[in-house]
Amino acid sequence: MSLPKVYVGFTIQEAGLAVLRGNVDFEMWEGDGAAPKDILLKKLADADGFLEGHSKVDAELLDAAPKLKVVSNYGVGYDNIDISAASARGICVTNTPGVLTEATADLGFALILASARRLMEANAFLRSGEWNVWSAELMVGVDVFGATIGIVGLGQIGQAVARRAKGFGMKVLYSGTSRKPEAEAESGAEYMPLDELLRVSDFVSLHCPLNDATRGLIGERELKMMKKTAILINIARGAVVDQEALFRACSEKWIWGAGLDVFEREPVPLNEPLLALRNVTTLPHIGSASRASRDGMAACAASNLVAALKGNRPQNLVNPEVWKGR
Ligand code: 8YV
Repeated sequence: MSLPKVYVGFTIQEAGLAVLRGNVDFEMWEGDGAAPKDILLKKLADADGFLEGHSKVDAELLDAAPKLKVVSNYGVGYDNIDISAASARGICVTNTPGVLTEATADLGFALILASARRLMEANAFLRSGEWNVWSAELMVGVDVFGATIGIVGLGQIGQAVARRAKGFGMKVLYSGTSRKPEAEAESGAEYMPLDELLRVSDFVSLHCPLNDATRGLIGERELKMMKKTAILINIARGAVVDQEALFRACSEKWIWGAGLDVFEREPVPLNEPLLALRNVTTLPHIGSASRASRDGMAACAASNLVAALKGNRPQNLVNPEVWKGR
């Protein structure tokens, strides 16, 4: 019997390839980044499975893939995929939660510390030869220890950030679509409606998925509610924040600064005004970029894909409606 055909839309780690070998007949994009749309349209024409990261998976692409049974997303966030279009065609969609939680929370905390203590700015200052004299006000930043952090979205990554915050003696608040009594008990986080959380937090850290309810969640109104001394951290998705409003907030000092791992457009264009601000720390979407995490994501994405193609319910199915009755 022939093996199911799979297209891997970007170059994944060996940990994922090892899972695919012998289970599926796969071809992988080995160029830079993700395979371009014209290639995907061709490659998916006879594919049973698609393993992708960052590719736009919409109705047009799915229509070009009449045999497709599963789209396996390399990543926990799946805002790049039109879930209802996939479900309408009976296609399973899977993601990779868990394996990246701690690495992403580490990066979130790195951004908190880097933004508060001006690490990028201080590093550039030293290397450019400006460190000629000591001064008591040199690179004075914001205190992290004992501050209040407001976590927007107490999912797995939000909870992992809360645990780290506790170690820094921080008061932990959270907001979200619903209260999470178990997570509250475990992390010691206190629930607060978003507006209130914005008013009292020293750090506002975003961990919600991007969807219709969260697109532009943090705009001018919300940024103006924050303390003038507060820092906004975004390791979720760029479009959760109105980037133009954030530029005004940081340049006109409505808030103290921001730490961003994600942007509305990625890779972020170099003429993005936020990149010119010294009080904005910026990273190229590397939240989950640790060895164990990326190997784990590859293995998890491949396992989800193989399970679905073997007729087994994948562990991380995000559209369970397609599995009803199976
Ligand atoms: C990945 C992420 O870099 O998991 C996510 O949602 O944002 C990151 O871990 C990205 O999704 C890779 O496709």
